[in-house]
Amino acid sequence: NHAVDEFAGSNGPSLPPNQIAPPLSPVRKVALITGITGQDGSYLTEFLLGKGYEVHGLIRRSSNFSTARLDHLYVDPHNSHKALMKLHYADLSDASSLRRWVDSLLPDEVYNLAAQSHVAISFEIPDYTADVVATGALRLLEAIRSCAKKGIRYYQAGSSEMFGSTPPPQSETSAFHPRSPYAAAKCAAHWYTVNYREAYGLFACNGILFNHESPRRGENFVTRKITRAVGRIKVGLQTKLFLGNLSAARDWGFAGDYVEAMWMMLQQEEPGDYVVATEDSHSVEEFLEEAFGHVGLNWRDHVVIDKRYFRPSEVDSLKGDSTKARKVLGWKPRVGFTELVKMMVDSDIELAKREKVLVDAGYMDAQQQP
Ligand code: NDP
Ligand code: GDR
Repeated sequence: NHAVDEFAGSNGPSLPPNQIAPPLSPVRKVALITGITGQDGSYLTEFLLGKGYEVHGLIRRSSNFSTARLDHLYVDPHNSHKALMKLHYADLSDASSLRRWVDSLLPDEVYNLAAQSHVAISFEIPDYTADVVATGALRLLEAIRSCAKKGIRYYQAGSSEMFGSTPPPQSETSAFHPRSPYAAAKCAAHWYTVNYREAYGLFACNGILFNHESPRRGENFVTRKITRAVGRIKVGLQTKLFLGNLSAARDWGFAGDYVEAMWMMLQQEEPGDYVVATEDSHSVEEFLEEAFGHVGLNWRDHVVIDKRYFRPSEVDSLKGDSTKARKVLGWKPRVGFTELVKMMVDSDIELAKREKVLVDAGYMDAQQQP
C-alpha cells in the first residue's frame, strides 16, 4: 500500500557517542489513532495535525486501498521528513500488532475509533463484531496498561446505540439497553474502559457520541445513502431509492464538530465519560424531506420501502442530553440539521456530476450503485 510507511514506528538509529545531537525540534505530542481510514479518523487527523500533533494511524490490510479519506493529508515518507501523519499495519483482532505499535510509538494519546460500525451488519456477523469492537478495545487497553510509558491517555469511541430502547433524552446517567450485537459490544468496550480507569488508574475516557455525519460518511449509512441517491437522481443516474424504517429518529450532528469533543476529553485534568449530541432529533422521513426538498425533488416519487433494510430489533428514538460536555468541556456543535443535510447533498450533487461524465463517456455503467 503506497500510503503505509512500514518502518515509521522505529525510533531510527541512535547517534554515535561522539556526535553532538542536533537541536531538539519543538516537542510534538504523538497521537495514535485506530480506525484512521474511517469518517471520524480522517476528521480527527486533520484536527490533530492542525494542533501540531504527530499522528500515527493503524490500518488493516485490505485487497483495495482504503485510504481515500486521508489522501489529501498524505506526504510520502520516502520523499519527505516532514510527514506528520504515518500509517502502519495492525488489526484490532491482533493483540501483538497493537502492543508492538503502542510500545514503539509511545504515544501521548490513543484514540480507539476502529470498529465494525454498521449496526444492521452486526446482526449478520455478531461474533466478528464482538471481537473487533469489544475484545479489540480490551486488547488496546491491555497494550497501554503494560506499556513502559505511563500516563498514556485513551479515548474509547462509545455510541448512543448503547442506550437502545431507553427513552430520550439520554445522558451519561441513562441506562444502557443495547438492541444489536454492535451495541452490546460497545457496552462491553465502555465498561472495559471504566474498569481500566478504576482498576489501574488509566486516563481513559468514554465518548458516548450520537450519530454524526458528513460528506465522508460511509455510503451504507442512511444519511449518506439518501444524499448519494439525491445527487444521482438529480443528474439522471438513478430513479429509485430502497430504504427500511423511516420512522426511526436520530440526533444527527456533523462529524467535524464531534472529533473536537474527543480531543477535549483527553485534555481535562480528570478522565470521564461524556455524551456528545446536538440535542435535536429528526426522523429518517424528515431527513428525506430536507434532502430531496433542497434540490426541488419529492422523496415520495422515488423512495421504495424494502423489508431487507429493517432490523431484527430497532432503536426507535435517540436524542442526547449533552449538558455535561457543554459545561465541563465547553463543547458545542457548530453545524445544525439543515446545514448538515445541505452540506451532504451539495457535495453528493458534485460527485454525481463527475460520475455522469464517466457514464456519458462509457467508462462506467449508470446502474453501478455506489
Ligand atoms: P467508520 O465505519 O467510517 O470507520 C471504521 C474504521 O474502523 C475504519 O477505519 C475501518 O477500517 C476500521 N476497522 C474496522 N475493523 C477493523 C479492524 N478489525 N482492525 C482495525 N481497524 C478496523 O466509522 P466512523 O468513523 O463513523 O466511527 C468511528 C467510531 O465511532 C467507530 O468505532 C464507531 O462505531 C463509533 N461511533 C460512530 C458514530 C457515528 O455516528 N459515526 C457514533 C458513535 C460511535 P477500513 O477503512 O479498513 O474499513
Ligand atoms: P445507526 O445508523 O444504526 O443509527 O448507527 P444508520 O444510518 O445505519 O441507521 C439509522 C436509522 O435509519 C434506519 N434506516 C436505514 N439504515 C440504513 N443503514 N439503511 C437503510 O436503507 C435504512 N432505512 C432506514 C435504520 O433502521 C436506523 O433506524 C450509526 C453508526 O454510525 C454506528 O456506528 C453509531 O454507533 C451510531 O450511528 C450512533
